[in-house]
Amino acid sequence: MPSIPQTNDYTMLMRHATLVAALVAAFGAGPAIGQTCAADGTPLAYPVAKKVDQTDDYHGTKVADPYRWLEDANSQETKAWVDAENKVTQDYLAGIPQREAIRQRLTELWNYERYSTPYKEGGRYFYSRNDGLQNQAVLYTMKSLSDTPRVLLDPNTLAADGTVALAGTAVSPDGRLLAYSTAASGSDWNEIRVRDIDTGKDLVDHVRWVKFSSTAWTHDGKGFFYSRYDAPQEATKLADVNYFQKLYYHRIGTPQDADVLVYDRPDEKEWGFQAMTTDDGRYLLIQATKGTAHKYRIFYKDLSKPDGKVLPLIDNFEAAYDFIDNVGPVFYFATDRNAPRKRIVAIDTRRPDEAAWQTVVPEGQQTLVSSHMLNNQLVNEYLADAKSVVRIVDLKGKPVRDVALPGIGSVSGFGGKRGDGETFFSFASYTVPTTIYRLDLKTGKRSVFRQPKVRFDPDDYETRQQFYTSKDGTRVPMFIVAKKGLKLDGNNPTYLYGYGGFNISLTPGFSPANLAWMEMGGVYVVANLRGGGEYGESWHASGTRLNKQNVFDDFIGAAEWLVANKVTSPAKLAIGGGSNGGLLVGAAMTQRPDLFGAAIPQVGVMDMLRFHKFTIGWAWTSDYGSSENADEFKALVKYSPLHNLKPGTCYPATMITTADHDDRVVPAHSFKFAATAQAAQAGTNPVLIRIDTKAGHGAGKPTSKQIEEVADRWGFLTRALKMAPVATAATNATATVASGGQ
Ligand code: X99
Repeated sequence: MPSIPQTNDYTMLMRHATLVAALVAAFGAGPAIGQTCAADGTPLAYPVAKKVDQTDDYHGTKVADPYRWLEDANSQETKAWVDAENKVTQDYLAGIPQREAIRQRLTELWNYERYSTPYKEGGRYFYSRNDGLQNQAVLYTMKSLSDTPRVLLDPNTLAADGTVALAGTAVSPDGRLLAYSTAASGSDWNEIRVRDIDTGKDLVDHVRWVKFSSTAWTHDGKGFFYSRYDAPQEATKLADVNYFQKLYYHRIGTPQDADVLVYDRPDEKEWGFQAMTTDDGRYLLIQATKGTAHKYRIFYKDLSKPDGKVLPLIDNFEAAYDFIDNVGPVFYFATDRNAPRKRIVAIDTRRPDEAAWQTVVPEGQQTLVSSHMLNNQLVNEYLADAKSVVRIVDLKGKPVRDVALPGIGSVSGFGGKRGDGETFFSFASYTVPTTIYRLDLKTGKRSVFRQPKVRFDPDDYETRQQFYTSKDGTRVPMFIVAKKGLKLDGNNPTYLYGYGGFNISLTPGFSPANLAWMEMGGVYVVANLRGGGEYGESWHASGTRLNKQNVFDDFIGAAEWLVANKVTSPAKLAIGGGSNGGLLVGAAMTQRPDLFGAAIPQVGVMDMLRFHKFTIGWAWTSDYGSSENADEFKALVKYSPLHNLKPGTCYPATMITTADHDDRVVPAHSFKFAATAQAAQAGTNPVLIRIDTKAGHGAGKPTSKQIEEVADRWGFLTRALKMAPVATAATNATATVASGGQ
């Protein structure tokens, strides 16, 4: 369609009519859909983005990439474009009257004390706590549960603006040293340092160019294993592709130059290595990965033998093997080998052939998520329709007891050692703030360890799980959360969220951001799309590669259910998602622009033809396939958000978000998508891009930045969905204080 100058309302309406006709032709007539194309006001004036003559040939198909220059984040032209876009966005958001009240209410809701699950090492407990609005949680230690906690590491002291985050910690088995990794400005690059736990002072150790690494101490406390890449070029370290990860051993007190190379594969650029040491100190386990697929090789080395070699235990990339623990030479794994919902096997390293494996816990109806060996038993966490179930069995698989949970929701934790008689876990749901419990494994008794108090009344809200039928007949669940007494008049502002990939399950969780949305009268919906891990590996696989369209169909199916059942209507429906979920939002809005009033693709993968060329992008080909394969190219180009924006289309009000240090999904994806969408947009719905600075893909984002971002998001939606102003902070000043279950 030629791009027509935007003149008057009539032109807009006509163009929309043509669009609907075209969509019906392309996708078939769906249920009755509403008009979402704003034709009031004047379109925003976006920064000029030049178009270059860049065309690539994919298996005989020519594909233009006119904004290729935006891939160079360091160029003056890109920086000028970013600044100009941020100005348009900030000016727009500053004109939204509710934004400030939302920001204030978010600040109140966020201001509650919260904890991580404690773990024990070398006779001490360690856990983190955020007093409410601290940018980063503080790490504490104590000698007993009744001891006064002592600050061990406060990341807020590492950067005044909170942009240095703790990315990982590992305590030496003797409880003397803490190896901790930090990440600056949201980047995936980590640095490891070592702190003396008694004195609180850092040692000389400094390990760099660490990424996607574990930290695994040897039992003697003399050093640790970690994974690194070769040092990158400074200017391009946030964009250059990461290959050839290597596993090293760092000895305390020595410079990184002296670190010993433990395992690498110069013949396999895609192999990555994660080290684990067994609790008995005897073995080093190496989990070898090839990208993000949950298909691992397992190597091990007997550390008690001075010349112990790295030996293969699982010598193919055919299934997942999550190491649980060992009893001497017998290793326990949770695996999806011949069991898509996973089972637990014992593999005797002296007889490693598959025929000799013992199935300890067979595959069941529910999906096994994790398993922990504690109290000489197995504590197994399952998902039943995306909700947690915990069962304890003995080491032969005989049932001991189920762990009664405080409600319907999600658990995590259960750390500890094989002989431990206690463990800790967290429980949360959409309306129960993350509460930490201690579980006595001898008696099965659970007690509250730490319970947050959030200024809202959980009884005001209800959650329901709704199953719906997707395009091909698949039954898909979604959670619908809202204030009690929701009127099914098709008029509720609704935020539909999804992810749909990489075997990741979306389970109920607490978030002050979503609570604020519901206080504003919003409905919060999470769809458990294919591609996720909710129902095991087959559920995941059915949303990957040539089947990726199933994920988008599931998301669109959720939206259609919400409209057909009068929860909302297209003009009141927003979609959101981050990362692979940003791709989801980009695909949904390009396939069904008529179905949504607003779209918020966050840190998304938007260029499906070139994602593999940046940082760790190649690792996602297990879910996406690659444009370098002819069949996969055909599938990718059909849904790639960047390649499916059609000039002259009326897209929903859109706010694209990304950040300057996102080296997981480089901001170029969002830049090119934004420039293309702004040029394609018909009507006056805004297409904004919000580019955060000193921020990355999301992990470790300081609280202050999270609050700003959410205020912008909900503020944007008040206008996009034409929400009536509602009092927030004032109304709730006297609200009851909510806390977790008993
Ligand atoms: C990743 O890209 C994970 C990257 N990554 C590893 C790690 O490859 O974080 C790795 C190896 C060992 C330890 C830690 C890591 N992920 C994680 C995908 C989704 C995920 C991601 O971030 F699989 F869950 N994506 C961004 C996929 C598309 C958009």
